[in-house]
Amino acid sequence: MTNPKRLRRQFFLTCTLLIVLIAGCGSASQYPANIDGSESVEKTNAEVKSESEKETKIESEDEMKEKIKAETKEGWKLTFADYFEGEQLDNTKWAHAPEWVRKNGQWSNQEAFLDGEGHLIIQVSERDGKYYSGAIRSKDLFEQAYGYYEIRAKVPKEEGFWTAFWLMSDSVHQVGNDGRDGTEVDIFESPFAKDGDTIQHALHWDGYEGDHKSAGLAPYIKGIYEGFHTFALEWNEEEYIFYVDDKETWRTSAGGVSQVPAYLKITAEVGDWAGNIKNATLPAQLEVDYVRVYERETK
Ligand SMILES: [Ca+2]
Ligand SMILES: [Ca+2]
Repeated sequence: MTNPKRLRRQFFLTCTLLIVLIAGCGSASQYPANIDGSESVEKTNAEVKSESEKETKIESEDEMKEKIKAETKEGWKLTFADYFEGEQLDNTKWAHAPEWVRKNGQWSNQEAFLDGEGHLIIQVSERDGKYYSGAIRSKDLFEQAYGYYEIRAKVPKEEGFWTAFWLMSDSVHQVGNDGRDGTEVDIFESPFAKDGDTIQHALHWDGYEGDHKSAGLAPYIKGIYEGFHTFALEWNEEEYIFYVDDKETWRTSAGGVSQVPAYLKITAEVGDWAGNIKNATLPAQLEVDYVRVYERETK
C-alpha cells in the first residue's frame, strides 16, 4: 500500500527538485557565463584591458619611434626638444617673457599656454580695448651658439600683429663688431599675413637705435598660412641658412655671423607694421606642435 502521506511528500520533493532543476536550467541558459562564464567574462575584460594597454603601448612606442626618427638628423645631435604635451608649460625649458608693453600691445602670461592636445598656443586677445599677446623664451634655461633650430607651427593669417620664432641674446644691443657679438635671428615672423602668402626671415644687430642694422628676406610660399609648416635655421660659423618645410629659402652671412649663444623666443606682437589690429578677428592663435634644436656632431 502506498502511504498517501509518503506519496504527497514524494510528489512535493519531486516538484521541488523539478523547480530547482528548471530554475537551475533557466539560470544556466540565461547566464551561461555565471559558472565558467563569469570567469571567462572577467578573463575577457582582463584580456581587453591588456590588449588595449598593449595597443596604447604599441601606439606610444610607434609615436616614440617617429619622434626619435624625426629627432635623428644625420650629422646632428639633439640638444633641446619640446612637443608641448600635457597641460603646463615646461618651466625647465621656458619662462613667460616679462609682461612688458610692446608697441601697440602688451605681453601677458595668460596669452601663452598649452592646449592639452600637444600644442603651445601663443594668443592675441583684446581686453577692455587693450591688446595682449603671448611670449615665451628660454633665457637662462637653454642657450646655444650655432646649430639647427626648427619649429612646426600653424601661423594665423590676421592683420595688426605678427608671430615669430627667433633667437636673441643681450649682446644684440652692443654697438660695434657688427653682429658677430650678438644678432637677433628671426627664423620666421609673419608681419605680412594680410598681404598674401609671404613670411619673413630677418637679422638685426648693433642695437635698435641709431646704429641698428638689419637684413631680411620675405619669401612667398603658397599656402603658408594654411595648416602646419616647419621653419628652420642652420647657423654655422660661416652663414645662416633658412628653411621652410625643409626647402632652403635664404642663405646669408649679413652682420658677419654671430658667435655668441642665443636663447629661443616664441612670441606675438601687436603693431602697425602688420596692419590695423582692428581688422583682426580675435582671439587669434599661433599653434606650435614642437621645437627642436640640434648641434653639429663633432667628427
Ligand atoms: Ca654688435
Ligand atoms: Ca606637439
